[in-house]
Amino acid sequence: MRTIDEQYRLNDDQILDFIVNGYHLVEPELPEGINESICDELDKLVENPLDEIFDVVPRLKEVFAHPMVVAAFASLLGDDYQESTHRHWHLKPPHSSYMHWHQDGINTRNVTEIRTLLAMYYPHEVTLDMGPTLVVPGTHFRNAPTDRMANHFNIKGQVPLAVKAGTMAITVYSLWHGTFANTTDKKRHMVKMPINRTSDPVAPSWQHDDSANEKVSGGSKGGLNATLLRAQPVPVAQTDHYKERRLRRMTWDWMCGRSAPS
Ligand SMILES: O=C(O)CCC(=O)C(=O)O
Repeated sequence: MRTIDEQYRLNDDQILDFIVNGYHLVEPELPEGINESICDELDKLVENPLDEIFDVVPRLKEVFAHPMVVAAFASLLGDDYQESTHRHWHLKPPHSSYMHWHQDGINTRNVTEIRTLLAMYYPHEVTLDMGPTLVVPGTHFRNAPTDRMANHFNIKGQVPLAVKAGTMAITVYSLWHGTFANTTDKKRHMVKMPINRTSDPVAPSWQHDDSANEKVSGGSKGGLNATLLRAQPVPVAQTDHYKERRLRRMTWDWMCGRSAPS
C-alpha cells in the first residue's frame, strides 16, 4: 500500500463539491523548474508516444507521485488506487480548432459509483485563448452517447479550465468535456492518465468528520447538506434537479462505504 501524506487528504466539503461538480483542481507545490523542463521535452516531441509518454518524459512521474496529487487520488478512490494505461499527451497545436463534447469510455456506467478518474496535468499556464479543456459541472450524472451531443455547442455553466502552470485537474471519467480552440501561436500541452479504484469503499478515505453524516441525513439546513441539496452548477429544471440530488446522495453513501442510504 502506498504512503499517503495525511495533511493533504481532501475534506468533506471538497468531496461533496466533487460529487456535485464532478471535478477538482490540485495545485501541487512542485519542485522549481519541473514544469518548464517537462514543457521543453513536450515541445521537442515529433510524434505522440501514447502510453509511453511517461518513459519519454520521465519527470511526469514526479508530478503524478506528488504527495498532494496522491492524497487527492486516494481520497477519491481509496489508498489502493491504480494508475491506468491509456496515458496520453494532448497537444493543441497553434491555431487548432475546438474539440467537441464527449464522455470518455463507453456508455455502460453506474453513475453513482465513481470508479475511474481522469487526471489531466497542464505544465504551463493555460489561458482562455489557448484551447483550455472545457467541462460541464454535474454531467457525470448524465450518461449521453457522443452522437447525441453533436448539436450542443456552448452550454450554459460550462467551465473552461484556464489554469496555472502545474495544475492537476481531476474529473470523474464520465464528465462531459471538450476544448475551446487554440487561437494563439503557442502549443497547449496536457498529459492525461486515467486512475482506477481497485476495491469498493468500506469507509471514507478522506479527512472525514462524522458530523458531516448527521448534516447530510438529518435534514438540517447546515453547510454540507446544503451542498448536496441546493447546489446547481448548471441551470436545470426542477424535475432534473430532484433526480440529481438523489444521485448525489447515493454517491455520497457509496463513497462512505454504505450500500444503502443512511
Ligand atoms: O485536450 C483536452 O483538453 C481534452 C482531451 C480530451 O478530451 C480527453 O482526454 O478525452
